[in-house]
Amino acid sequence: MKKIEKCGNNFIAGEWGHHDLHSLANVNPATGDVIGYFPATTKEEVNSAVDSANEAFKEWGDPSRWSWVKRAEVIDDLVQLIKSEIENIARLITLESGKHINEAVADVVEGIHMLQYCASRGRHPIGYKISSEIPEKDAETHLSPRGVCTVITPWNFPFAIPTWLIGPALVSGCPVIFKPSEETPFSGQVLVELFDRAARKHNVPKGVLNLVHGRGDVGEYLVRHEGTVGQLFTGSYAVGSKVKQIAASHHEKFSVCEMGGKNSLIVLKDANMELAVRAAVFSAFKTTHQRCVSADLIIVEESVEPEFTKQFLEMTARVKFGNPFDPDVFAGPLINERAMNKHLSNGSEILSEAEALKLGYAHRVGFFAEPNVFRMKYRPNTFTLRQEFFTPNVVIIPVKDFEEALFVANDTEYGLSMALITEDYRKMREFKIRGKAGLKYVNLPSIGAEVHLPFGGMRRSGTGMPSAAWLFNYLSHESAFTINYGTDIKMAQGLSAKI
Ligand code: UN1
Repeated sequence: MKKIEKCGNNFIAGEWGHHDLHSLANVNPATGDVIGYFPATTKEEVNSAVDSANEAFKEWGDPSRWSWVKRAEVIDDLVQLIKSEIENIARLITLESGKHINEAVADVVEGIHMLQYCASRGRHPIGYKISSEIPEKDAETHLSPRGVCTVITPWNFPFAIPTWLIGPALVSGCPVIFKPSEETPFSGQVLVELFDRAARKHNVPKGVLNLVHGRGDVGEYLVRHEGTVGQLFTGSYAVGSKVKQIAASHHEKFSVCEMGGKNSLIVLKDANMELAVRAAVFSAFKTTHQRCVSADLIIVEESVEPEFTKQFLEMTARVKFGNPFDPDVFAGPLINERAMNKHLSNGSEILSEAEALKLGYAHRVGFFAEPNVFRMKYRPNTFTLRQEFFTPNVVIIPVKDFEEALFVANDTEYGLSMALITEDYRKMREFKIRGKAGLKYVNLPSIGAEVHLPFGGMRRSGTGMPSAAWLFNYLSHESAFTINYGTDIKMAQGLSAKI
């Protein structure tokens, strides 16, 4: 009998539940072992979480009771608690997501960075003073928190992404109902457990942060709930577009969604070849290609494509996929059977359009996948160019020049991440201006964003409202506040004030 690592519980209105019923199993993708069980939250429990968040909002969102500085101080304490638990949290992340231990540590560190940023925002200016046409008038903007937010997060960054959404919401004064992915419930729960410890010290109202476990039905019920306003979501396009539709049909709801990507790395003929190959391997295979910023396409100027491809295949052959706790391993398994099936079916679809340079999936064991590498000339509207892969399939596309490379990279309905490898500073600028993506990198992989930058995609990749640090821009209603200190009424635009 394997050791049960953790017991999953909801956290509603400041109380931890004790769930023995409605239990879902949390499975380690590297071994198939059950790590523990967690509840499938009922509608009644979700209702209680929403009610408690709205009750908490009356206090937490009231600037006379909780200033930005005070709210941020709770987050600062949370950061200290997380720092003392990095190894334990990382271990749990690796156990439940299969992510390599080095990446799991980076996931926690990214969460720390995000929460440090959020804590610092408490002492930033809030709003603007704005000059008026009428000298006796003062104008300013005033920020009010928008209200209760749902936070629905994916399994590939089970600790960092929740902090991207929960941190800004809480510091802005918006209570949260958090539903972590059913694949990684415990990493999310640990964040809430540590928040609970920090919150008790500061007498934070109960219900400011609620945790409800479960599958997509729980998330959908939350998003549709009349008691939730902000829908903060990171995950697939299929789910995110549904969240957007639900929010759009309601007078008050808004959604900030981060969705998929169809990302490219471009290698030009003047590129530093060693850097290009390493950047490509990182972009294609880190996290077993399970980042929304992983590169599906490597677009290479044809004069250097044979040399690039040779070196890329050599380096790919050296990259080890295996036990995520082994320090010599580069990346762990895929998350589950569905991902493995997608890997296989995407691989065979691509194979019908492209030439196979390496077919790794023949060597699969459990959810461990070796990468597939293909080569294809650009052809519009192909599966290869349209479908987001999300498993280690990668396609090299030779092109005649930079213009064609940029055209191919932009020829997608997504727009999350893009990278260019070149020494040509003019092309760097062209890429910055004309690349259609929310994250653009030069002489770097397409992965590895820092949280104090905007993280968000164009087109199908997002709502155009980036998350991480930039989420602060969407969580407050910014109202105009104007005072007349004169004794007469004088109107702007030369409007007569005569009656
Ligand atoms: C994701 O791919 O889902 O930019 C998030 C990166 C990480 C975040 C990725 N900081 O690679």
